[in-house]
Amino acid sequence: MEINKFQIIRKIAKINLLRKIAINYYGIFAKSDHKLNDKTVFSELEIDRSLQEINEKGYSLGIQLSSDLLTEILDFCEINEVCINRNKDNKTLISMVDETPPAIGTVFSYTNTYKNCEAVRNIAHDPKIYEIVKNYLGCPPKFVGSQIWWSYPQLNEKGEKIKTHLYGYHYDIDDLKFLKIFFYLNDVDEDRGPHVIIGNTHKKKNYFEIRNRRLTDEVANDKYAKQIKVITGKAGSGFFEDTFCYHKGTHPNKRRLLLQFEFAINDFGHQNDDN
Ligand SMILES: O=C(O)CCC(=O)C(=O)O
Repeated sequence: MEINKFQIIRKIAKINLLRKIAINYYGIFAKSDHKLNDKTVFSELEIDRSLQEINEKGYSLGIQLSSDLLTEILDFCEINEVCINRNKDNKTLISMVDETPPAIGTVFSYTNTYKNCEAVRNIAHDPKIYEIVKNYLGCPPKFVGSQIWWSYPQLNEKGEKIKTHLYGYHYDIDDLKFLKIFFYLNDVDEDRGPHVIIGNTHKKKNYFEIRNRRLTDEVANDKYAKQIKVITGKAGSGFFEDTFCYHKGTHPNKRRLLLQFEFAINDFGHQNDDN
């Protein structure tokens, strides 16, 4: 039942007028039982500026984790195993200091980040984040999940980077409208797989964009050069993004650790890491 609704919504989302109508329709009935903390953990975060930027460009930089929250999340990662390739029966511990990649696998993600890490829960229930998301989506948002994962270079036997969809430009269709919040958990420079956004591709899709949910770097550079924003930042720095924008994680030379939250109008149960 939910799967059918999801498939229909994925089709509607690419057709601008239908998407607008459906957002308004679902917005009228949207309910959220998401509880909020009394105090924000983002004292510096400016709600109006963030909202204006997300509306205009599809993203907003400048949200920052406190060092206490960052430490708490890194402590969680230090003692918990990751799933290898999202297989909950195949887990391994990843060292926070030794950068050697696990012997097998390409995707390394933690489970139960929301359930088992209080710092993650505090961010998910932050009143300032909620206010921004609610205003952006235009209705009471549902919290649909948090995820933490490592990105490693994908190499062939000769030690050369291979071509992989993992690190290619694409846009998400997780719902009619949704918003993600990302935080780097280690310092991310050009070498560590910075996230890249093609700004201002979040509002509507033209015929080319409807046909091409994925783009090569060449096409992206050719068509959208002026809109490309590479986001580097220190551990703890974060950004809001409507990932209906084209975006990608750059293929890293060295590993990167990322935390992500997602809010949406509907929750199809696909974005959480519950075990
Ligand atoms: O790893 C990244 O920076 C990209 C993540 C991504 O594609 C997504 O969350 O939709």
